[in-house]
Amino acid sequence: MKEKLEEKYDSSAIQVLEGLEAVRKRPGMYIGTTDVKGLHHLVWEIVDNSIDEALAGYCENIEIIINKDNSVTVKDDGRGIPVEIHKKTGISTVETVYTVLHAGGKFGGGGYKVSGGLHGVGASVVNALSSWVEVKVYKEGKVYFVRFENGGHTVEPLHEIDTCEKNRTGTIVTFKPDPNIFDTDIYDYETLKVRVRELAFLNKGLRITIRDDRDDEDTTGETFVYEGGISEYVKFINQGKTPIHEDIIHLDGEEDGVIFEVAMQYTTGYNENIYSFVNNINTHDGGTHEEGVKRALTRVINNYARKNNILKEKDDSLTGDDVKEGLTMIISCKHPNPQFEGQTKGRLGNSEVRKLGDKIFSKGFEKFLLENPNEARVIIEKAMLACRARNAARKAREITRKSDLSTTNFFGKLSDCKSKDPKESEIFIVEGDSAGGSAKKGRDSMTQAILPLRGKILNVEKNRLDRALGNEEIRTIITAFGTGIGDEFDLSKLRYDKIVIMTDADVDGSHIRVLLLTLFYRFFRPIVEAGHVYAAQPPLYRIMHGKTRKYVLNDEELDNYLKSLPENVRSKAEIARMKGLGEMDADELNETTMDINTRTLRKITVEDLMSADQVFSELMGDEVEPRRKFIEENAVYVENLDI
Ligand code: 1YM
Repeated sequence: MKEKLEEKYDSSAIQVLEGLEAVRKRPGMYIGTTDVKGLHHLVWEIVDNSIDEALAGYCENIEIIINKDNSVTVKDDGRGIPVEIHKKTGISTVETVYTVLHAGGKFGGGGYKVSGGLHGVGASVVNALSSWVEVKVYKEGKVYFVRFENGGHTVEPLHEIDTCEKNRTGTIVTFKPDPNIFDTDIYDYETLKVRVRELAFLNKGLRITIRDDRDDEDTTGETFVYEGGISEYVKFINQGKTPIHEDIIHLDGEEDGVIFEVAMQYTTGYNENIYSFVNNINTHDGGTHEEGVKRALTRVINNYARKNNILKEKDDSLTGDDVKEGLTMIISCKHPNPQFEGQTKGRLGNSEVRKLGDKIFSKGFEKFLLENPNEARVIIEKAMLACRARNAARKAREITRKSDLSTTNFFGKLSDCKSKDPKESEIFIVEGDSAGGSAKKGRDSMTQAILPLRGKILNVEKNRLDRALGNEEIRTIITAFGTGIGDEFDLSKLRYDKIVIMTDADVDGSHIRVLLLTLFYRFFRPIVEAGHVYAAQPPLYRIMHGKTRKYVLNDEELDNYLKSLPENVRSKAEIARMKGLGEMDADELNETTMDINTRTLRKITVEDLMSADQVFSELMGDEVEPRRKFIEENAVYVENLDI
């Protein structure tokens, strides 16, 4: 009998390792990538278990620590992972959760599992991809400990190591990502912090602390806790914007085990900022929850506006676009069985949620409008203005459509490349005519187009689409890209694979760069998301010694290069600070900034759309102080600030 049991355990232990071995063989299948994004993913897999525990109502505090050795510790004060022997595996439940693929979610009853992609298999995946993992569980006055090494091999099975206060409960997990799996082992504190803050917004009252012990062990870290939940999120996003009504509208409801929550506020801006989440996961491609709310928003506003004679009989009904102008909205849905769809699983597919979201939203929003007639009027008048502007924009767009590439005026500006194959074509947007001239001479005219900007482009954050379309520089850019704009935007028509912003490393240059990025972010976001936008990196110094000419991008590179030279060469090296694009001759510009073999380009990514949006509205919006502060903090090359 005893023998038989042991045999059973042995075979399950083998199965266990086979499971984890599969994860090590194809990590991409479980965590997407093995770059820095995948590295961060490991943290979220562990944190997700703590958040599940919080959603179940047992955990109030979570702490994340990046340790000196780049291992990460996650602590929570939940019930602690169960320690008793698990019936199926014959080993402790903790060990089972960490070594059996697909174990995670199977044990707990009900609850909202947040790990959208992995459905609770996270802990074992983290174990499989770590050099070592240690788990401590505090429960019933005892402290339990288990350690795994080398991708999930148990080296110290669960045992008691200490006693603790009777009422102390919780789980502490420390793991060290396996350098054989990941391209990098360096965590980015900012990236982790942004998501931690988001998780705190999305789970009201949950306190999450994050601390970086790598440089200094005495830091206290940063703690995020929001009693107002997603309302505070809206307030946070609207910093630097001007709201048109004071209170943030907050609606919620629950039906059939689905919790639905919306927070919203209109600002004087012209863009919509609607972000939706399901079980704390950003549904960036929307889905049924978002559709339900948007549908209800348009209907409720139109009904109210007609009933109260704000919208007259002769007036057109307001469209979805009209009622979304200047709207900041967070939709958060907690669903026991979410179906994520689409290539990146960024869309909620559960069809019943459309109706449910519509119902809960319209009930709450109708009530708000009835109880707050002044706010209701302000919101509706704003949407009516948007409606008028939309009609004007349509006319303006017709004009843009006519100014196609055959217009002589346009040809005067753009020096297009000969190739018509977008895959090999690039466009350099260059500040000023003189730099444009050198760029034209220095380019490879087969594949490189040059578009010199004469004036500053219009700030699209402060202007509606119709005004933006009236701006000649912007019209030229739209025409050159070929994609169209607004409803007509079509990424597949983009005429260039790379759009390179080439501006000087001074205040004017950064201003133009930010204006261009704002334009891209607002009107051409898919181009940025698809990774087509780059910033050229013109060198800051030229070093000459003997016949050698070397360019470097910054002070650090200069130091390193000089250090690499023998003393007798270094002492004779001539170092020149490069003044700007306009002062480089065509050859120099080609060699340092344009030639695909020697240049450095920096890809512009929209890593975190929301924080990028915030930077943009702070920078480009009405408030001067954050803009001044940003330029001051970021214009690192500038010696004399004159703003
Ligand atoms: C730092 C990581 O994993 N916390 C955590 C995990 C669990 C529980 C509590 C828990 C869940 C349940 C019951 C339940 C997990 N338990 C399991 C399983 N923090 C961290 N805190 N009791 C405790 O879901 O019913 C998986 S995760 F499966 F064993 F129940």
